[in-house]
Amino acid sequence: MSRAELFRTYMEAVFDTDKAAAFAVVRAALEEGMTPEQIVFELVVPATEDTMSAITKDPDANLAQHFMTAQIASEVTEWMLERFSQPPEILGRVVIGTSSGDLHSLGKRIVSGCLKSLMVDVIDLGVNVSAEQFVEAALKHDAQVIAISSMMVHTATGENGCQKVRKLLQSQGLEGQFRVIVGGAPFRFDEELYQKIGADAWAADGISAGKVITDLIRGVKP
Ligand code: B12
Repeated sequence: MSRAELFRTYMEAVFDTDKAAAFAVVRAALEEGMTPEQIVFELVVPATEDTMSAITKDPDANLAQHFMTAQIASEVTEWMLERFSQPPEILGRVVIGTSSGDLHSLGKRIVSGCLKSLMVDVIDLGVNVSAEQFVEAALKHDAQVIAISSMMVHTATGENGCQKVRKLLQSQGLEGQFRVIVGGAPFRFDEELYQKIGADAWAADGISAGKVITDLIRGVKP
């Protein structure tokens, strides 16, 4: 199979949420002589971006397609990482979780999958994460970015979410050390909301989250 065919077949498999078929394309790519590095950076990452953008434009697309696109990218990346000729340089580290009182986890998992394929180390704190847990974990894991997912208006704007994370960072003199990014449906309806609750940035989806978060990491890392 040519590179163009591998790319197209991988995209089709992901679009159909067919994980086995996507893995078969990766095996074929290895047999064709593509290196694990090329598979991640020349196949998986660009094909994930193209598929996400195609899904977003397709009125008949569904949640499973979004979810599986990121999930497959994340799993293939983990599989290929073991085979990299040199250990990959990890760009930075993010602690991610859903805000206090919020149990919605799908958006966060998609963002995590996209970040992993961009060589960002992700510590997933789960759902219903308190502001104290976010800050403690960021310190413990030496992260650069705290990423907070909120799917409901009251968990996005409430006192126990991002606002409290900002207060804790301020009171502990940690503002220079960490950047805070938020995401989830409420931020898409009000694109200035992130500023009102004390975040440094927001992103609308997994692919743009990857771009914004890698920029934030570069801004903090010495
Ligand atoms: C699935 C779902 C559930 C599932 C969650 C399952 C799970 N494991 O996640 C269940 C059934 C458990 C659930 C429960 C509830 N839900 Co609900 N749920 C939804 C639903 C249908 C989809 C949410 C979702 O997963 N979207 C798909 C993901 C992929 O999209 P996304 O989350 O937006 O994520 C993308 C971006 O936002 C961004 N992103 C997400 N997080 C982050 C984080 C960062 C840092 C960044 C940069 C980007 C980013 O990238 C993601 C990938 O592209 C929405 C309605 C809707 N259509 O949105 C309601 C919805 C969010 N739920 C709602 C409500 C009210 C509830 C309940 C209170 C219902 C009840 N009465 O019990 C409970 C609350 C439980 C709790 N305490 O959290 C309301 C919230 C209303 C509001 N305005 O506040 C909604 C909007 C439904 C509605 N129209 O009323 N829910």
